[in-house]
Amino acid sequence: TPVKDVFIAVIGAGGVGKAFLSQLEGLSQRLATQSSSRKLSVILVSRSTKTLYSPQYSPLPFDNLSTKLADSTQQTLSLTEVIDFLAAAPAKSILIDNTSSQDVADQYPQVLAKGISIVTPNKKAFSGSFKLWQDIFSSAAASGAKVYHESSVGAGLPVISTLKDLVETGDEVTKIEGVFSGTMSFLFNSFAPTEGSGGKWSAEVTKAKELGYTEPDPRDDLNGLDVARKLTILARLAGLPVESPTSFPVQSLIPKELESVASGDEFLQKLPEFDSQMEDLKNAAEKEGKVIRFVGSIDVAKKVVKVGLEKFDRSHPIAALKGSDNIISFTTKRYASPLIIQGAGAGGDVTAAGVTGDLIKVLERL
Ligand code: NHO
Repeated sequence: TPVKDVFIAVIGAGGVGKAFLSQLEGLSQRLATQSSSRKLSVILVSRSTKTLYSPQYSPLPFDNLSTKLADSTQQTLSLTEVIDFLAAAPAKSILIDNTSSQDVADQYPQVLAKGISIVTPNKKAFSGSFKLWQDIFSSAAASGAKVYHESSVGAGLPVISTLKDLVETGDEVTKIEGVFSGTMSFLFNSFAPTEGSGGKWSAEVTKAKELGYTEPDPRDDLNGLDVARKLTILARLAGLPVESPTSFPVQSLIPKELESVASGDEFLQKLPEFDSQMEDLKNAAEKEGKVIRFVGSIDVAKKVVKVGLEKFDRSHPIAALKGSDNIISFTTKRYASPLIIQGAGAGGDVTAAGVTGDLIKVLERL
């Protein structure tokens, strides 16, 4: 069989993007040694202020792409120019979006309409307005382009593919619940461990930040929005037309008084004044022999989505998580005893592995 060339452009070269670029080198070698009917050609790599590309569509060598990008002196292309460049490629093409940009996400319907497939860990497109969600999938259906976003929930864990398979094989998903944030998982596993007493809340938040587990401003993790975005995506896949990640109750762990302080550092500095709030919640749970965890849940039949603190028995799988692991449980007609997925839910390598896995699926299906 003749070998089909597939062109790819990779935008975003941060923690996930760099890990992806190094996985890509291995993938291209495996495709070559397995005499695959697909040949991958990278024709563009970019980050906010840099572009490295091949104007004549001759493939860029796979090695050291992120270093070569950093050293590139080529003129930076705008997003529109990148899309036009891919659309004019002499074979099928895939856009890998490793940014967290809303501007890029907003362009997905146009990208797909041009027959360009999309693979991404970026949550913004799938957790924005319901209209954007509908436009993305109707655009893809019309052009035949593919769109895969496994790493938008639970990093590389097979959460989205599992949910899609449940729905498409005719199972009825009744409930989805779990811990969807690596940061929140780490914080509560250390603040309210199942054994021992744990540290002060503010001290644990500071430690998580120092270890690089939080966003630069920890309030971006503590406001619950990241978890709400992931729940929005899963609820929509389960068939609920959720309007946006702010259209259901989301508990923020930011004390009211600290919502408007200017910087993340000032927030951390003042957080100890509010430690008693979290301590009271922890103690109340302890009196019942339980621990508190920050969870999300979707009751599909009742159409109820919510994000916030809940109490769990110490022996519950959600209470017993370790490190920054995620856990996602699906209760369905077939799985009355839930199907559970658990493991590392954050980090460059695992998130990139979800992206690489999706790329392999798209290559097989193009
Ligand atoms: P970075 O390190 O900020 O990198 C972003 C890159 O995009 C930079 O190179 C920047 O220059 C580039 N960029 C931005 N706008 C651009 C534009 N318009 N054109 C070209 N380039 C542009 O971000 P990450 O960490 O590498 O993340 C990349 C994507 O993966 C984001 O959408 C992020 O949400 C997603 N993602 C990351 C993780 C993770 O662990 N790092 C996870 C999932 C998805 O499961 C993980 C997770 O949710 C972690 C979460 N904090 C948790 O659970 O606690």
